[in-house]
Amino acid sequence: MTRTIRLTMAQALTRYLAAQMTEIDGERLPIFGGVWAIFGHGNVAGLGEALWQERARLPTFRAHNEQAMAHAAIAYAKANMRRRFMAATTSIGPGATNLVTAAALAHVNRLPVLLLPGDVFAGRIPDPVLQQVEDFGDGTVSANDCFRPVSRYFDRITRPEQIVPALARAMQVLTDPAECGPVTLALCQDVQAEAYDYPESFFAERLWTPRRPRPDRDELKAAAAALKTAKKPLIVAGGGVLYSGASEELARFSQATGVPVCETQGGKSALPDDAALNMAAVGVTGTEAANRLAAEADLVLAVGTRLQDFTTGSWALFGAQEKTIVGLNVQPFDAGKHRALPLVADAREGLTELAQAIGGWKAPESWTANAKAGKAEWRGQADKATAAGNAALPSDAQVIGAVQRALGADVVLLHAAGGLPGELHKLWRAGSPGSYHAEYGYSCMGYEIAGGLGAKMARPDKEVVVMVGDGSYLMLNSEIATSVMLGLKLTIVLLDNRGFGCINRLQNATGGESFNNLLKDARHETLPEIDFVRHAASMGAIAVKAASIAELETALAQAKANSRTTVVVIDTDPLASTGAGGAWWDVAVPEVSARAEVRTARAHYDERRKQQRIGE
Ligand SMILES: Cc1ncc(C[n+]2csc(CCOP(=O)(O)OP(=O)(O)O)c2C)c(N)n1
Ligand SMILES: [Mg+2]
Repeated sequence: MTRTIRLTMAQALTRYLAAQMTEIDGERLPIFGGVWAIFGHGNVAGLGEALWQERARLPTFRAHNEQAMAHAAIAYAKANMRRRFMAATTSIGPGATNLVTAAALAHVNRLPVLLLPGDVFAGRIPDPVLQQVEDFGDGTVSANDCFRPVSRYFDRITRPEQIVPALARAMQVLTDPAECGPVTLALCQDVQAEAYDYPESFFAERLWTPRRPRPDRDELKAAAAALKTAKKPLIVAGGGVLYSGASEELARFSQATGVPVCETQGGKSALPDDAALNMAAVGVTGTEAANRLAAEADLVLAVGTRLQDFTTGSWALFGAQEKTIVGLNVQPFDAGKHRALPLVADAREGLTELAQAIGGWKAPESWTANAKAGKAEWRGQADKATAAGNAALPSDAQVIGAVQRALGADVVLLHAAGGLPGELHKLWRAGSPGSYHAEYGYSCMGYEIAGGLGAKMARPDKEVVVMVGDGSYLMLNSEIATSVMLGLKLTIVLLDNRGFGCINRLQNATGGESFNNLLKDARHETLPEIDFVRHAASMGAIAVKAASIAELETALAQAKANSRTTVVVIDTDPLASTGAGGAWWDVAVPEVSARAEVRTARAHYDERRKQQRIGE
């Protein structure tokens, strides 16, 4: 007879989560770092009681905003290279739908997170329960159906025994390198509290180790043959290199073959910035060194990248008429993009076997030398952009220079939206793998501070430095209070250019009048003068304003010694950005307009679009 234990569905769920383990550097650890929770009637009695019971093995953390707590969970998974993750639970209705943006963020970035929104009564007797969305034509619809398109696995738990297969499926998705993404289990309120006789074996400890698929023999042969004929090969390193822990293999491959490497936002820090053949950022926010090679490359070995438009310059950057893309990716969907030769495999295994398959092949020396010269030249340009100047308001690039000088490369530098991602991708000199944490798949304003919190939970040994614009800060800053409460110190550098600077610049570049982006250009009675220092201090942070780049460096040196979250605010120039480097980005300009500037921009746009590779 199966031995059983009588538990509520919520108690069984938390007990199961606590028993899932991982092993990192020989240490056995719970795979769930904890559960973020904001309670309401949809989860407090059921899941809340169960989390309390399980609190020793599965810690619960309270946040201020559901989206933010999911950001923290997602950043935790990213900073753990997807080897550990967290869950997030909410009530029904607004608490649940507040998670939807974060679900989409995890979906785009291929990051594991377990979302546990409460749901309406499966029994439906009290309908409509507070916050229930009523569909006139479909009795099975609830607000949680919003999660379907942004979940890798979605389930609604309407009977307590359903969690047995649902949690098995959830774990499979969360731990699968190819499928990995958000899992949503919508937990009906009444079912959370319902008891069932669960098999005891369901709660046995289970160890999850990363799966590393090796390349198919024929795909490997084809990829090696293509590489061996290349005259101008280039590696594009994406986030998959980091998640696979393939940095060493990548460095070895590049050194042995002389093939230069460039990095996407997700892949930056795969190699240290000072590696001789690391051309660093590629694409719209790329370095000139990388983009020059991309324009000519006859073979692109794309490793662990989604090849999003910022990487391919909206598919106008890789300009060689005759070229082959080899898509080394654990996910076939990505491996075959742009008619690539697919090489479906884990990045580490794939690089190792590809290196063996090409024997002692090397890229032509002139190509490698050309890459090195380009890098040296770019370094000069970058140093110029990041050096302190004497303008009244510093540029983002100058702030980046100061942060780097004060804090070095051995930090976790985190950012997501605004002008900063472009500047940091080009200019930040990354150190060890994982030292550069960019959420640029969804580029979600408001990820930064909450994400910093999650990254700090994952890497408590590191200084976590969050760089954020005033717009993103105002959108979602409340987890500063949580970071103070939990004793998780962040260093937050807030660049106040009084508005949505990068979108204003984009508006101007597409022929638009400055309108509705910078505060001064938005409809107003009174121009807001937001005191970010007092705002951050009110949440318990140490907060200071730096009046210059020199003051910023001093403040950051001081922040290093602080044990509490520190916010350093600096006023910046909304109009300045680094001209050097970069590639075209397809942003559709109006075909007709009363504005001459728009018509000019459209003509320019039509020209640039001719360089887009269609059907490749
Ligand atoms: C949630 C969300 N809303 C809107 C956008 C579009 N967007 C991208 S950057 C940006 C402005 C960001 O302002 P700020 O953080 O001050 O950075 P700045 O552009 O001034 O450098 C906007 C509105 C976005 N990426 N995310
Ligand atoms: Mg701004």
